[in-house]
Amino acid sequence: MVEIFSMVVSAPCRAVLLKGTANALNVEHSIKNINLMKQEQMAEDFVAMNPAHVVPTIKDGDFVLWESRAILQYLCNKYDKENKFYPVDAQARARVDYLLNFDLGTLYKAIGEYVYPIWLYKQAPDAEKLKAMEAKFEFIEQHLLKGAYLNGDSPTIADISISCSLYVPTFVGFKFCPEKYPKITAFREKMATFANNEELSAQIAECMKAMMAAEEKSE
Ligand SMILES: N[C@@H](CCC(=O)N[C@@H](CS)C(=O)NCC(=O)O)C(=O)O
Repeated sequence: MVEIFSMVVSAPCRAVLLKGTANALNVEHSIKNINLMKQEQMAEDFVAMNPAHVVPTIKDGDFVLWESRAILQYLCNKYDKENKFYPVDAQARARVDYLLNFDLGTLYKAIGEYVYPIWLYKQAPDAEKLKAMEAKFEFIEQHLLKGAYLNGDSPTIADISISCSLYVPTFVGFKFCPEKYPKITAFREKMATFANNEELSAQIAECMKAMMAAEEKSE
């Protein structure tokens, strides 16, 4: 039984919930919601398990892991017997790993630097940080999205992780203009309906759709 400690509003948590896993991979699991607003991640038992006190965290037997992308890779390695979301071919897997690293170190970093000061600390938008973030979007548009998904015609954990990152700018009213970002727009729409028939994926897809609807409403 894999325990997933999570808060659904968090982008890396959504990546883990959306699929790297559990229902999609038929992993027996339970979800424990950790309310960051109430500082539940600082509870003694949680910090004892994960001294970095972040979500998502998973516990698989005695094995504890955090960092969403590592969790996605672990769950695929251990439970994705059909290798649906994490290809085994060395070069195909290297490309997924590249995309996960690009997300963590470049894309999500630039998004966080622009969004979090505004969203969490109510600071004024920073034009330079906006420019830096948009440069990453232009890079994805021009160089990464060659097929329907980032790695071709079927989704991988890199699509999951990057699509979750791409929701974050919308928290502060950023809009992906379809004329400027036609491929990203199509990709985001595809990922918003990405779900299998399982309850968890459906819940997350609902959450993502609601976020997109809220985005449209504010236009
Ligand atoms: N790089 C990490 C980020 C994890 C992270 O910073 N999680 C935030 C929520 S989005 C958190 O739990 N913050 C609580 C804290 O730092 O105490 C990942 O992808 O899992």
